[in-house]
Amino acid sequence: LETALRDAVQHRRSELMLHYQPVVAIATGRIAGFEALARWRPRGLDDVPPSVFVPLAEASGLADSLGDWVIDAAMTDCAAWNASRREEGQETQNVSINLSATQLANPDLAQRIGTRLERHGLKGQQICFELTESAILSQPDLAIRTLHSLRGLGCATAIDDFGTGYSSFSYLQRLPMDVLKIDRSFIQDLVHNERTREIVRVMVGLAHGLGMTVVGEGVETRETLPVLARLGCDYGQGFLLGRPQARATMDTQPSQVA
Ligand code: G
Ligand code: G
Ligand code: NA
Ligand code: MN
Repeated sequence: LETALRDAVQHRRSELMLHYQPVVAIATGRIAGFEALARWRPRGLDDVPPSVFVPLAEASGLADSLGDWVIDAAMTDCAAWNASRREEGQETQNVSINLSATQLANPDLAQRIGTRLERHGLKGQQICFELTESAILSQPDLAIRTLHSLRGLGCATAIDDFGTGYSSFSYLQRLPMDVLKIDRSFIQDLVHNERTREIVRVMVGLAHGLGMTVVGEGVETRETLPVLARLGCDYGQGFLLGRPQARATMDTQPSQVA
């Protein structure tokens, strides 16, 4: 599998692709942007999920090349669809890109991203970078420096899967982050569990107090939406609002949103 991944990454084979999942404003139902999610289907085999091939890339020295491919492909798509949206007089939508611990540990990351933004004619504001708590904590000082540089380019930064890692207040104090994404394990319990609602209420208050916006991940049922709205959550993401889809169908509006 490692040989196949190396081949796919180095030759930028079409067996690697990006899917996009919408991030939807809870209050209006509008799509604010999309998260790019890497997909890999080696020739003749079933899809290998990113939970397998991302760690495999990390373990085999391919994390930076895979990550560079993802960044490049997501920026290409972002530039193309926003160009057509502008022609039609629509507001632009941003794209979120996941970064791994290895990518974040590369001191050149922000500079390389800056070069790529220019090459694609994009403003930093159109791109958000998502990081998990564990990716940040593997080298916090370097991570914090890189996050500052990314913000210096105008990009937004997001903490992914919040609540499942260490969620320490001491690093929240220091992290230059714009978006807090609450892990789907909390969102899926919201409707039926009062304690979970209380935890999410506090997470939203904490994020807003720190000047961050909040995304609830894993929204799967209609009943979740009014609860999220009541708790003050800004955005939602999940199968109810839109499944990850290939580029061609990416800008269709979800029909289920209130
Ligand atoms: O898309 P799916 O639910 O299978 O994703 C599983 C995990 O893989 C998620 O944690 C997601 O953030 C991660 N992932 C998806 N695409 C990328 C990517 O391009 N880079 C990194 N580092 N992680 C990704
Ligand atoms: O770790 P991260 O949040 O980046 O993971 C994103 C992954 O979560 C994507 O691979 C996507 O397929 C998956 N996902 C997105 N929405 C939902 C949802 O509503 N329910 C579940 N179970 N998974 C989801
Ligand atoms: Na993510
Ligand atoms: Mn997430």
